[in-house]
Amino acid sequence: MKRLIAATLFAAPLLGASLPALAAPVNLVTNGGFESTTVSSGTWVIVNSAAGWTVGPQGLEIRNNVAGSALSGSNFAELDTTTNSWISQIINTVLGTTYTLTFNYAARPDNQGANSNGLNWSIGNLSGTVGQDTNTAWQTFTTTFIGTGNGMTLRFGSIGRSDGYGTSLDDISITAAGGASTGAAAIPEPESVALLMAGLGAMGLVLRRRKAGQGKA
Ligand SMILES: [Ca+2]
Ligand SMILES: [Ca+2]
Repeated sequence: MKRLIAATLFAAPLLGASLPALAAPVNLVTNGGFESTTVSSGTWVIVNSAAGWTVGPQGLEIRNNVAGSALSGSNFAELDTTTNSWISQIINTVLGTTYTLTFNYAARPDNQGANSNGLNWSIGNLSGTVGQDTNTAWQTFTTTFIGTGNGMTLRFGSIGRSDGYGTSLDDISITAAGGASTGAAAIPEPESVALLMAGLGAMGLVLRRRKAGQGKA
């Protein structure tokens, strides 16, 4: 019985942790809204690190209600800090699963023209450019890609003239496609599945042993 309790305790947190994924699609991008950095309203900072992101040597500019305003939350980002820069992070994917990448971009109100603006984006081998215009309204870009089963690099870089005035970026997300409309589970991390299966297997093993023990008694 002690072993059964131990096995249950082992499995329960894993079951609990996986259940919320059934209700809503999980954003696999960490800090996709740039809210993890504290920035006073009306000010901006250039940082060399930010939660979830690898930051290029030219830094990451995070603004709070200056030269535009966030699409959501308080903060948004710009990658032409003092010169063109980039950010990236590794997204763990499941082989064959379709994912949706979404992000939002806008020219700053005091932009220096279309030739100064723009972002390139990439996820794995898929890439493109946006924002080589002077549209100061937030625009949403969405695409889908197929998971390779490995970590895939999500990257954004500033393009256009390198002059300290670049395209704003906010609300970056990657979700397993279909998760929102069908209520199907977002795909758990492979490690979580393995642990969960190990936990359930341990429970089953204990139960079988108990049943076998009862038969002998
Ligand atoms: Ca934000
Ligand atoms: Ca620029």
